[in-house]
Amino acid sequence: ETAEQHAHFEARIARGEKIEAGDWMPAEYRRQLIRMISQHAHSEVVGMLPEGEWITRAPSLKRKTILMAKVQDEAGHGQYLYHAAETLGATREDMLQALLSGKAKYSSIFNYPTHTWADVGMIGWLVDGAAIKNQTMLAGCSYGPYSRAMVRICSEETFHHKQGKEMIVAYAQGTPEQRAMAQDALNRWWWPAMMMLGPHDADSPNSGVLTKWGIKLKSNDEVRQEFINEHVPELLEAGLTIPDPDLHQDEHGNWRHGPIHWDEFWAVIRGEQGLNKERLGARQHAHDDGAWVRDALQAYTDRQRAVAAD
Ligand code: BYC
Repeated sequence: ETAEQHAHFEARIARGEKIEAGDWMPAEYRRQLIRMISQHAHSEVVGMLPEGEWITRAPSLKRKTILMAKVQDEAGHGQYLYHAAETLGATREDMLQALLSGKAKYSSIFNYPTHTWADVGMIGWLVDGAAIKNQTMLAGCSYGPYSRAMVRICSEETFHHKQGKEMIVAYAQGTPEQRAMAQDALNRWWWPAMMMLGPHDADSPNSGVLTKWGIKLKSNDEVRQEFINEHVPELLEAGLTIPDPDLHQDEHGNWRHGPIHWDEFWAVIRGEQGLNKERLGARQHAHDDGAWVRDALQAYTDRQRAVAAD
């Protein structure tokens, strides 16, 4: 890497140009993007599990159809993102191996269990709501393939968010049992959704370089503030109680939250708390189950090559 290459790259970033696959980039820019995009892809795929468990237990045909479409969308998001990481030279095998061996991270939020049907609605409203805030920001990021994947993903996430909100608003206005189920889901998902957007800015080691190179256009705390400002009034309007006694609006109209339990966040990420073993076990099982598809693809490729060589 020469000083001239670096200067040219920094100038492109400063001009707001998109960096494309095959363009020269610093090794650290490439490494950071592969880290983030592959973690993001793993989150989409592992994220199919908590809601997927409820497909056979959906309360109506309409809800079942919506949930099937949503879970299928998450698989598609995983595909776009693995492809985006591949444009940087990462291989699918290496990325999957890193996930299955526990080396790669995926979002902390998916290590929480789904206890009732209302959890499906609450994931749509809060988790997809938080994801949209983060991903709308990433749609403006400096790496072209990642930013374009985000545009498509965000429009699909918007549907996920709306179906979750519609479901929870309906239950919050329903029978006492339905109201209690919606409140219980909010009690369990509120704090994990807050944590999902990452540690406070002062404890976010990657933010400096990501911001410098236009990958992150907003900090973790800024995105979290946007998420709270949008969701608090709507949850309150639905008649629900947010499980944070310190929550209040400041003089600028921003909703301020109480302390976040970061010990829980790190324990969940390390797999010491929550369903990390179960989630990776389910992924390993799916991977083993799909071995015949990979073998068949390989056999087909080998045969095509042999035919071409003749
Ligand atoms: N969970 O320096 P920081 C979805 C790690 S799925 C686990 O702030 P950064 C959906 C972080 O990786 C959408 N780990 O990191 C799917 C770093 O560790 P390493 C998921 C976390 O990258 C199905 C360390 O903590 N969205 O919507 O600057 C159904 C220090 O953090 C988490 C994405 O993946 C976490 N929550 O910022 C429904 C978005 N937070 O790697 C819905 C893409 C932090 O140095 N990712 N860590 O060992 C990002 O935007 C950024 O990576 C983050 C973190 C904002 C998450």
